[in-house]
Amino acid sequence: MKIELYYAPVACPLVPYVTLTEAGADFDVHIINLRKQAQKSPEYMRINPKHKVPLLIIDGKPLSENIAIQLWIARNFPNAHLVPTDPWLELQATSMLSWFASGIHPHLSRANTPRKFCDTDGSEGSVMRLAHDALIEQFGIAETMLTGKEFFFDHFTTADAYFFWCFRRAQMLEVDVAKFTACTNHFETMKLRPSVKKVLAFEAEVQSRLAAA
Ligand SMILES: N[C@@H](CCC(=O)N[C@@H](CS)C(=O)NCC(=O)O)C(=O)O
Repeated sequence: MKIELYYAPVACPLVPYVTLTEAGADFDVHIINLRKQAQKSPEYMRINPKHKVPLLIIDGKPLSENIAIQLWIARNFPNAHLVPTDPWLELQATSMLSWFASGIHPHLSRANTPRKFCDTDGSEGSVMRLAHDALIEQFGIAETMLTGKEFFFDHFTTADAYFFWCFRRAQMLEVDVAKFTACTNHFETMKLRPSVKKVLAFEAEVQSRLAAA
């Protein structure tokens, strides 16, 4: 089986990069330079008209959307136990992925590029402030879930990979998340995983490559 991941540094393809690595999958990476709007090139728009990363190509067939990609990886590499085996807990893991994709990620996008969400002059600051407020509320919920726990479930799952990216991105965007100690502990624990070390080293290498180009 040939697996290709369309990836951009700092962005959310970090999540499938981590889970594919945790799964022990062999995969090729194609770099999309979001700063140069490569996601809107005719070649990329042909395979993903939504002009988003991540995109997974499995034996030539494209699969978009992080949740679907995570579930595909979990199903196709069952030995990696990337979701809980209990059916109810498996649904809870899907619920978490959905929350990150629809309840957290959009606020990170607003905090990152407020001008994309309201073009009224002078609105940038308030779009960003509202995004920060919403993120603080959401991370407060995650804080309760993670208190006294290493992972969201009793072992590492795709939910941990996705949340790691959300929390990292929030830190990078200077959302005031330092007070969330359980989330911070989760973040530090995740940074020790070989899969996360690998993606962060890869990200640094790609960033210097893109900066030199
Ligand atoms: N709903 C998509 C969202 C992915 C997404 O927002 N990706 C961002 C990077 S984190 C992107 O590709 N942005 C480029 C663009 O919007 O043109 C998913 O869950 O996979």
